[in-house]
Amino acid sequence: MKIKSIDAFEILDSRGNPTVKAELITDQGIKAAAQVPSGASTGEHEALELRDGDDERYRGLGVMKAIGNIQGKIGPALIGMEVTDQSGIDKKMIELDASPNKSGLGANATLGVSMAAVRAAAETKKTPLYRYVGELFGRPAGEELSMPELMCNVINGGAHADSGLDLQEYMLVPAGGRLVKEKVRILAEIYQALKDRLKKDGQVTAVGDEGGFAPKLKNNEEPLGYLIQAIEAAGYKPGQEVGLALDAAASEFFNKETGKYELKLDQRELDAKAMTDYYQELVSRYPIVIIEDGMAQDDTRGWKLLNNALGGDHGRVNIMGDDFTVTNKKRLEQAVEEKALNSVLIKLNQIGTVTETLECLRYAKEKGIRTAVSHRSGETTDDFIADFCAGAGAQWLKAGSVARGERVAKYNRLIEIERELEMERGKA
Ligand code: 2PG
Ligand code: MG
Repeated sequence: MKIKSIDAFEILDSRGNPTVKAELITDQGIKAAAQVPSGASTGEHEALELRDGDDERYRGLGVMKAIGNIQGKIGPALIGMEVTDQSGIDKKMIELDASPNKSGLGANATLGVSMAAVRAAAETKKTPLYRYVGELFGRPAGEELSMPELMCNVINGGAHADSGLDLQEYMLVPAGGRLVKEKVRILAEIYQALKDRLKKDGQVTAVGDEGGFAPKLKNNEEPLGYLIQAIEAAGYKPGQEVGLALDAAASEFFNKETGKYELKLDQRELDAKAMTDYYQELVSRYPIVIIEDGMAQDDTRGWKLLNNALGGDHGRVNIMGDDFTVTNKKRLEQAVEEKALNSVLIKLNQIGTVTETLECLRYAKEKGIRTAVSHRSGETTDDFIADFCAGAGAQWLKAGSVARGERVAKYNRLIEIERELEMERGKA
């Protein structure tokens, strides 16, 4: 069960930009592939996504250098290794890269190979991908898998749409206690109700990068009112049955020079304290359960203020790091020590290997920090994160809207996993 060959080629992502597809074949002829996603509002401390910078191709966004690194460097180093030795495979790539941020090989090169290896190993062991991920995570054998909750982005702003909204994502979070397939149905019903409502108000209902609507509204609070209306119009109770979540992606509107958060649509410039008050006010009026990247990536003081006001151990709101923590265990450790958050978003391509991502998840679990496994705004139809999320037992899957193929691929796979588990239970 050794790695026989590794290859890669350029494909397109959901924004029409090139990305890496990696392919791995074992000596028993098992072939597995993985496609790499790409962010738009990327954190400054993320692992490096290697782009060619050759203006003659794809406006400089080609990924032939990353592919060259897979073919010329990673492949030769990994061929002959046991495909089930995931930590060994990832360690080899980290050594070969020899940089603190994957700038040697490109995180898009290492991640493609890392995920393809996981898939090939699961197939070799004839075990579902989510089970194998659970094994890699260190779940006790036979432990029951529980399905994650869902974070579904239905109104897009920030770097993901030209709606003019400063806050990047307005999400629906169905309450626990229902099957994933029921939650997906509820989300789809609310999504359609939201569309009706926006149309009625003369808004365009074209969608942004993550499949959410991108209406031109008066201020950053208005979308929340629309979500409440849509939840009710679909026949559900806001708060009790469906909560709300925000991804402010605040680094995108933070002015480093002035130290102020610039909410252009509201014509307001707020320091961290005033920004905290702003969130506090929103939380008092709407059933918000998660605020992701409420503060900028290096504004630790702001994060502490916010976590202290709304999060902490007992707070109602999950104060969730994304650009702040970038799936980097060291950055998460610092944030936890500083009591700057109580939950964390996990994205494989922020760090560049499956093993390091699992380390970060394990650390979070140890410390009682809740976790969400997330897609990127530039996605492919690869549904790896659904298995990854269920296997590692994260609390939420964040996968964008319930429309567009690259988004629904993840929800549909989760429904499939749930069904498989239900059938297993039925058999037992
Ligand atoms: C985020 C992500 C996904 P991007 O900020 O959480 O929604 O966006 O991939 O553009 O960083
Ligand atoms: Mg985010």
